[in-house]
Amino acid sequence: MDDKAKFDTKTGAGGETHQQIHHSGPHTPDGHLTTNQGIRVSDNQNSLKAGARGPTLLEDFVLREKIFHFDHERIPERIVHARGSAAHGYFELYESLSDITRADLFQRKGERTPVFVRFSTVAGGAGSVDTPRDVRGFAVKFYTKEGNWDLVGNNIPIFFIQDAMKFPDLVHAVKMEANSGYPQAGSAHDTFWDWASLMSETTHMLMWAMSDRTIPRSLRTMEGFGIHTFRLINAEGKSTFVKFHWKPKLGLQSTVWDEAVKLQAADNDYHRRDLYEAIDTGVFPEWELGLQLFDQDLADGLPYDVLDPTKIIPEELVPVKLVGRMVLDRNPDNFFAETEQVAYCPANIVDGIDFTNDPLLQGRLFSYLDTQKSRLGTANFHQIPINAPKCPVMNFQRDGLMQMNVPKGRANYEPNSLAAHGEEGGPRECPMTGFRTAPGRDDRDEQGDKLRVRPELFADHYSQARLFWVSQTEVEQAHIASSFVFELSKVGLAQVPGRMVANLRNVDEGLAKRVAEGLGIELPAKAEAARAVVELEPSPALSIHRNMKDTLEGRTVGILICKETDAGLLDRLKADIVAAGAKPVVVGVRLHNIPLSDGSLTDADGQLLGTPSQIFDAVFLLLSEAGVKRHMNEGATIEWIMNAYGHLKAIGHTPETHPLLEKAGVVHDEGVVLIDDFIDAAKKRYWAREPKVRTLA
Ligand code: HDE
Repeated sequence: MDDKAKFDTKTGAGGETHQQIHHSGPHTPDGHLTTNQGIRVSDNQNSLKAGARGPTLLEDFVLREKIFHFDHERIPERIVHARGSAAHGYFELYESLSDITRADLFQRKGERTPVFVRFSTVAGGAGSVDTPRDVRGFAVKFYTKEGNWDLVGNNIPIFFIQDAMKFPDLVHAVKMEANSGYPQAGSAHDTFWDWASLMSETTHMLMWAMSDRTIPRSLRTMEGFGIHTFRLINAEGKSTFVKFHWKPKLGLQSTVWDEAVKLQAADNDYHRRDLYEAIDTGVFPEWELGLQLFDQDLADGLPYDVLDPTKIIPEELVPVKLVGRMVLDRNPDNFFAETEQVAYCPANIVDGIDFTNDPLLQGRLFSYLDTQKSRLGTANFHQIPINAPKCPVMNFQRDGLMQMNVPKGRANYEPNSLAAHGEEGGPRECPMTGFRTAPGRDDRDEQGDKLRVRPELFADHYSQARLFWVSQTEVEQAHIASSFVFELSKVGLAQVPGRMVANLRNVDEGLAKRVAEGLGIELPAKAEAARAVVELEPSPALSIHRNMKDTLEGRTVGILICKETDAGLLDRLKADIVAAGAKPVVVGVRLHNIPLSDGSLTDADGQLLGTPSQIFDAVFLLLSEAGVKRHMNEGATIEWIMNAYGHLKAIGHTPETHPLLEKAGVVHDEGVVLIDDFIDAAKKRYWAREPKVRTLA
């Protein structure tokens, strides 16, 4: 045997000893590592070989099992919404809603129902970035005492299409192109805009998608919506239409596009990390559940159809009644077991809640269970702990791949008379307390012959797109126009941009002109609208800027320090930031042992190159005079300041930092302040600065 062959890892020579290895995963009570058959493993470092340098033996069941399991660790990712992050929490009811619904979770004031919430992007794969321009999924599973209710929504209150028939076309068009496999997680490409510009029913959703709604600052600062009109049914059987809303406690907050792009470079997991860390540090994200309640009379009087998922009902017309709050207070223990395996389904509803004939919703009722059977590989995926109801489940369904339960007896059919003979007869249906479908009709009496048509009012594709446009602030309008220019500038098909602008002329002539000018194309003839555009009252609730909160709560502030930074000021700044409910993050050129003005040593939380300013809500330059001199030639510092300024964030600074600010092109405004004014200034973004830093369409 040569020297190498004699090397034995168990002795620890040249490496970690066997005892030092940390094991994760399920533990035996005595901490021993075992195979899946429970056999104790004596060596987790070396495969079994015929001699130290000989071939590996097929007999090695420990190795075979380990590799076999590893080979099968992946399951198909979701066909849409593949990239997601989730958390556990609870829903707490403010007041009993028994007058409008008999759903058990809405009966008792103060009662808490456990929830599991998964947020997602739509177009990208499971490993794609968190901050592309994209719609966000907002799916809530309520584990009620009477079964699971899934409210599978998005962060935008409408959708691209009106009929489930078009969903595969939408998804094929927006996902990476079929031949090249790119772009990942983005709509700025030929096939999406080719399709969208031919489908004028998408126009309203495109307005939202091109707005800052699709580049949220955090999952914690976005709204959620059930989109479709649903129904609530009370004990007397009375039906009330409902639209579901989630309102974030932190208010709405988005990024600017340049920031979103730079976030992709800074941190692929920006939103996932933000959610996880917030919960981990006890800053529990919270939303209020809001209901828009209305009856058939109101629905009949509207100039749009409440079954059309491309339409909202303005909050100013039907106010949002806040009925409870949802708090996310626990991170998943295991990403795969929980976040990946959770299966939401709009068809999971509880007695007291019901569907409407919205043709998009009706299609969804089929799709989710179907896709989940293929994704999770078995008809028994409802038994996976994250999907299992927290109330008893009893029926005569049996067998199937991966049956985890062991039903007793032979009662696997109904009716049966086994109980009369002393055997277990199984559960019985419950006509009075079981799920009862509401008998009402909600389709304006157009039910009848089998037809492949859409209701008349669905043909209005532009009125609400215009409503959205006129409800935005000037800055928001500029962002929308610029997004259209950006996205269409990525389209190579010559016929597409003009066709899109022709549609936009039905929304707003000014918008269409700005987009055409931004692209450098002739203003095309207006597209023909199937129904005349109705002028609707603007709805301030649709604007992000009008619904932001001046707050530092739940935010993060970056503090750039250097050798000789004033120790007292650093302490004060950190304390002030914490007192305002935010998290201070200290950034330095080096990470450890930074000497401060008083001779003490401190550590930074992040190193300058890996901690760019786009990850913060506001920044402070806490540099000494000598530090400023050193940083004058540090590109990363100049960029740090330029980006904070360009992303319209507050910049706090010491008086010594003027030369640096000047070099970074910072023009003093009310967002560029000294320490005394910093906390107040940091609660806002500075939109008025934007024309100084970029050209908007
Ligand atoms: Fe989905 N959608 N969807 N969708 N959807 C899926 O189900 C589908 C739609 C939404 O975090 C899939 O388990 C059809 C609207 C969310 O796990 C799939 C139609 C809204 C999630 C599916 C729609 C959504 C999904 C893919 C049109 C907002 C992620 C994997 C008829 C109200 C849930 C899966 C999670 C996921 C089908 C339209 C929201 C393929 C056919 C409208 C948040 O079944």
